[in-house]
Amino acid sequence: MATIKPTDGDALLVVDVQNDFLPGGALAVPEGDAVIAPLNHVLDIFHTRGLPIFASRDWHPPNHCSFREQGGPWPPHCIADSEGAQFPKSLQLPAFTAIISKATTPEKDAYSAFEDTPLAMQLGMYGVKRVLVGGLATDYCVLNTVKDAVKHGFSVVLLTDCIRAVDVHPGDGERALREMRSLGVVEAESRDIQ
Ligand code: VGL
Ligand code: ZN
Repeated sequence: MATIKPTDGDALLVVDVQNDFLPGGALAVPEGDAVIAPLNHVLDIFHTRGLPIFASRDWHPPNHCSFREQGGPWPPHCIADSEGAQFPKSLQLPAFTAIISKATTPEKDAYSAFEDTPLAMQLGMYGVKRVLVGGLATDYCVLNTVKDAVKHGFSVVLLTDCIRAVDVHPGDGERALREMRSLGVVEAESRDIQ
């Protein structure tokens, strides 16, 4: 993989790196914490260059429809303002990070950071053409966010060491990767970002 040097027109999008998706969390993604160190490297580059950084977060009400008590598939997770919904302290998000809260109403789930959020508009305001994407989980919010980014006309660089899958069904993460590849997404490792 060739080196990528982020510059004007690039944005970093960190998807749902929240305590509940890390080991010990309510909906732990296996090895979810492994994305933090490589993301910090890319965060440092964007921060140093003054390039836009976005962090999405799952931000559910306590009676959210995706929770089992309401007939949904998931244990309660990322309840707005709870400790589980916070970004881990070890994730070095600069103060000016634009935070995108999603799936905030009881009756609707949203796996994409573009769904019912101002993300596309804000990227447009910054003149963003290409987004570098990492976070959790590969087979849910990363996949759906990347698909929507492509639909909105953005080029996408997927940071392959900055993502991990839930793999509810074994192979879900691999299938998600293949689907993203089929959309023309470029893959890079964090160390390729310089
Ligand atoms: C997610 C399952 C439920 C995600 C969010 O961020 O990938 N997965 N809610
Ligand atoms: Zn959720």
